[in-house]
Amino acid sequence: MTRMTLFKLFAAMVVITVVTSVVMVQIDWNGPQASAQADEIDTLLDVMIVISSFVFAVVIVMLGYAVWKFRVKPGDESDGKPIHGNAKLEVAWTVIPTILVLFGAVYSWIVLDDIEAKDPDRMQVEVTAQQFAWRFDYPELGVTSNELHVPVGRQIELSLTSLDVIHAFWVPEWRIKRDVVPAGPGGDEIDRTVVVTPDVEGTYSVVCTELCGTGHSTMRAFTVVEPQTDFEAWAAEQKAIPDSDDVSTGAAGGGGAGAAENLLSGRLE
Ligand SMILES: [Cu+2]
Repeated sequence: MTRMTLFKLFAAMVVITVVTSVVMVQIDWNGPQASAQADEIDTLLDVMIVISSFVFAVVIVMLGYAVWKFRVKPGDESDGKPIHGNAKLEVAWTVIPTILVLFGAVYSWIVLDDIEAKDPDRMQVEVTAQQFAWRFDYPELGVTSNELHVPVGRQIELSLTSLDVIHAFWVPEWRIKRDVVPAGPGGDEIDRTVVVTPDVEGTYSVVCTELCGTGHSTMRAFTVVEPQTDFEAWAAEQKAIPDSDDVSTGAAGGGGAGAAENLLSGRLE
């Protein structure tokens, strides 16, 4: 392969990387952002898209070149040449992916460290999941609810527990997703907390993202991000946290699809 061919192949890789990246990064993959953590996560995704586009370009260009360059000529019935090893090529295809993967690992580590940094002023919320509903307890305020109300701009620390099977907590606009695992043998070794700082007022959905049974698709709750004064007024109206943890989420008040599903599954049992 001449230097000129190598240069042309490299140029083709750069062009495909740029075109693919520009198209893919335009797409709003994750939807609107509504937390202080969201932007960093979306930027990380964009960087990963660019790296993936480069890998895609290298594969496509080399594949295309091989198909064109080494195609069989008319009338050629012979076998291919027996070739063995190419040190330069092998070093290249080991070193380049290693650098890319290490870069991805270090960058992701930095982002994770940053979005998981705990604010001393954070508010505690205990989240209890069960088939097929959510309950939110505020130990500092002594109240409970089936809706997750939070003051805008303040970090909240969610402690997640399940009363039955594995669920998962997700608010798409916050970009935060964490498994909700039942307590029990080994269960206590799992990190059950996640922090998030909602920074855009509005009503969003808490979605269960772990297939947890027949009512999984209805396992949703509202989350309301509101000014501090509205949050305090709301908290004053809520019920006290029940004594026992096995109080049904559906029976604790509220409503919505989760509670309805709960009644339905109770009737079928
Ligand atoms: Cu679930």
